[in-house]
Amino acid sequence: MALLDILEFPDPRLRKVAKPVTEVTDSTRQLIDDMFETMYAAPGIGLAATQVNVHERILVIDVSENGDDPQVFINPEIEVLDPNLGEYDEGCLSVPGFYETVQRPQRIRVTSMGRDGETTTRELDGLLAICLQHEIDHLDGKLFIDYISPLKRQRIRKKLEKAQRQRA
Ligand code: GNR
Ligand code: NI
Repeated sequence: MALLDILEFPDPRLRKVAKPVTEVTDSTRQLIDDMFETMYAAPGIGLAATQVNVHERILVIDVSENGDDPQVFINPEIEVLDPNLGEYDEGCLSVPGFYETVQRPQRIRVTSMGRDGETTTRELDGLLAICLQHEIDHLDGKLFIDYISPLKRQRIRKKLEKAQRQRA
């Protein structure tokens, strides 16, 4: 197991579009294990491979209270079941310290593979549906701050750039 480095906005690598996984192998499962370790350590409720600079369509999520419900989504595809939007104050490990209200569809159906390559389809709502959409955005090179005003996004960019300079 290994802790992976998480890319931070405005790193241009967060804008890459991840490629579908063609075969789930032992090295895929090694990456998934490292992603869970990194997500739980952060701590966070989800992590996309893009955030650890791997540009493949792999997500890990655990929205349970006790952190005992790890869920893997490989090549996730979603359909919106209820176009009514819900609001949630979102945060992101790649935009540390900032929270903004984002609107997303509340009920979705997702088809994806699990860690053994098996395909399943599930209907999701609540925080899991929100988190899954946030993570799929990462695979498409999108961040939750893309939904807010350019002025607010620019302010966040400046603050994070300054924090990153001070760390370097
Ligand atoms: O840990 C996280 N919390 C969170 C809260 C509201 C909406 C989405 C998230 S995902 C985030 C971890 C992360 O950045 N995943 O990409
Ligand atoms: Ni995120």
